[in-house]
Amino acid sequence: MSVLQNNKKAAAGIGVAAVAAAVVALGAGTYAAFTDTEDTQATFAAGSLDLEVGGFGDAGTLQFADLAPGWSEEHVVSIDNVGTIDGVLKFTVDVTGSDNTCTEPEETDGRCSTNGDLAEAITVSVPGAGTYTLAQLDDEGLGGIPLAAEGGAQSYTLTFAIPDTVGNEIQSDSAVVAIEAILEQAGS
Ligand SMILES: [Ca+2]
Ligand SMILES: [Ca+2]
Repeated sequence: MSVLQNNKKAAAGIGVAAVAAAVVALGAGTYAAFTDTEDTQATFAAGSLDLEVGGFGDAGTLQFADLAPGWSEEHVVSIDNVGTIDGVLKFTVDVTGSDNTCTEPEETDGRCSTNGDLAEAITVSVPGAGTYTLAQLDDEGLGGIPLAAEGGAQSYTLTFAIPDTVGNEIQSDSAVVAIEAILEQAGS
């Protein structure tokens, strides 16, 4: 065998080795064992906070007329958080009083003020919260009443009264009370 022939064999041998390496490299991806894949997902949805207040009639207004010392009246209101998140209820109260006409007995007593005297005379008792005059609640309101979600309607019996210690100063006077019920997310 000539030197030239030996070189040709050596060259061919290198080529075979290179092809074999390439086959091993291509086959590496086909040797996996059992596998399994499960797809999952996460969804995010905000809950709701939805207050319903009942007991104020179709017009949303309670009206009391011809009141006098010694008067009292109970009124049931219902409060319901029909949402899905627990809330805390508070009320803001804005009272507007008027003396209207100045009757002779009021004039005699010197009680004909612009805003009248009825807001100081009428008391409202709220179960669990106490008894206040309308004037005390004005601009202060009540708060901190827990109201769980989907707990059903809660009934509260409010008692309005004018003590018989009140006198002529309230004659013909009036008071309009604007109440706003606010439900806030608990713990916020
Ligand atoms: Ca008056
Ligand atoms: Ca008055």
